[in-house]
Amino acid sequence: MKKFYVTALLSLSLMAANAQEPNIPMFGGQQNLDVNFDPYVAAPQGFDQEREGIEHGTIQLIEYPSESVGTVRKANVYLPPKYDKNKKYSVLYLLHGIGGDEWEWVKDGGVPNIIMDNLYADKKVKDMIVVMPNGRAAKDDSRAGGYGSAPAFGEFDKDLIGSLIPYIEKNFSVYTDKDHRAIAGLSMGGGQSLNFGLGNMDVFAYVGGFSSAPNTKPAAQLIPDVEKVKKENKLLWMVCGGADGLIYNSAQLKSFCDKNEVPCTFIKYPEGRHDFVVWKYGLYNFAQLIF
Ligand code: FER
Repeated sequence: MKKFYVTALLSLSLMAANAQEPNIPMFGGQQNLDVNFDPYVAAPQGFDQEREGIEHGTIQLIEYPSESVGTVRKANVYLPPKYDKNKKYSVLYLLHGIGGDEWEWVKDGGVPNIIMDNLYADKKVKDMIVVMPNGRAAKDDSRAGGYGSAPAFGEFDKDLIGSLIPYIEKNFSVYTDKDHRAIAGLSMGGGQSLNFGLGNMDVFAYVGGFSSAPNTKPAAQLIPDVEKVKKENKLLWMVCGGADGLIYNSAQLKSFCDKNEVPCTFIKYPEGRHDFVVWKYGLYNFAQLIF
C-alpha cells in the first residue's frame, strides 16, 4: 500500500499571507512517496535568458467583462513574434499561485516571454498565444487576499470558461476547439489547471500542473471515468520540486494514473523548491508538448 505523510504543521506554517509565493520547505523524512517519477532532463543552459539576434513577442494587458464575477477583469496575453491575424493560433492558459495575479509570471521571475521567444526561435513550439489571467475570481482580486482568497480560486472556472475564453476567441486570431486549448499553472494555479482541465475535457485537451497546491482534488474525483480521460485528454503533465512539501498533491494523482493505466507524466525536479526554478522548467517543457 502506498503511504503518503504530510504534516498538518506544513499547512499551518503557510497560513501567513504573503505577496510572494510562500517558500514551502520539506520537513526531512516526513514524506515517503512511493511513486514512479518520469526522468528529469535538465533544460538547456540559457532557456530562460534573453537572447540577442532573435525576434521577440509582446505582452499586452487586456480587460474583459466577467459575467460570473460581475466586474471588468484583467489578463496578460503573450503574442509570439510576427503574430499574424491571418493565421490561427492555439491558446495556452497559464495560471499563477496564491500570492500572485495576472502579473506574477511576467514580473516575479517566470519570464514566460523569454522562454517562449527562445522556443519560437528554435522552432520547438507550435504557433500559440499564452493568456495569463487573474485566477482569483472575486470582486477584489488583489494579492492582498492571501490564503483567504482560496475559495475565489475555486470559482475561477466559471469566469474562465464563461467569459475569458469567449473574449480571447473574439479578439485574437485563435482556434476555438479543445484540441487547440491547454491549461497549466503553478501551485494554486496548478491545482486549478488539474481541477478545471480534467473537469472540462471538452474545453481543454492538454493539462499541466506545476507544484500543484492542496486545492488539487483527490485523483478519484479528478478522474471519475478512467476510460473517458484516456480517450479525451491528450496530455497530463506534472512537475514538482523534490524539496517541495506540496509534492503529495501531484504524487497522489500520478499514483492513481499508474494504477489505472492513464498516461501521465510526473517529473521530480531534483532538490527543487516551491519557486520559479521549477515553474520555468515546467513552462519550458509543457509548451513543447502541446498542440
Ligand atoms: C496550502 C498550501 C499552499 C494552500 C495553498 C497553497 C489553500 C498555495 C501555494 C501557492 O499557490 O504558492 O495549504 O491551501
